[in-house]
Amino acid sequence: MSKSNSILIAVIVLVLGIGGFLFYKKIFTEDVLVPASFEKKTQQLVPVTTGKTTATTREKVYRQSIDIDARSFFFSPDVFLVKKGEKVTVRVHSYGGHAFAIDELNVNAKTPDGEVTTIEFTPEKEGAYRFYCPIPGHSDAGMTGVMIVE
Ligand SMILES: [Cu+2]
Repeated sequence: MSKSNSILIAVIVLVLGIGGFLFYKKIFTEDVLVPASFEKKTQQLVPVTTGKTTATTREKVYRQSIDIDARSFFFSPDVFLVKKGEKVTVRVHSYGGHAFAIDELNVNAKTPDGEVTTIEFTPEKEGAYRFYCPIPGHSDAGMTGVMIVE
């Protein structure tokens, strides 16, 4: 085999390898494990440096008790921060028939139209928890949010 053929084969293998890696990365990280909307909402809580205010000087607001509107088809607010090991009380004000679920915490409550539904739970582990409306089609339409536990 000539030297130029070896180089050509090496280039082809390299291109296929990179292409395969990018394909794998797109399939398994972007589309399946981390939906873009989830990532975007999580990023809203990452402190941004603006002028002299930095992450270390900005005060964090923990919302152990929070009112959330459930509307067609979004939650407002859709990002909030709580403390690990402390009780969280979510009062969902529902405009339309919805529900509120957090799979990791076995939370799944119907939130009937026009009512305020109080949901209590205590997250014991730090992390980002996705909350959503489990009624078919609603989370795909935008009824999702993120609770950050620290
Ligand atoms: Cu809903």
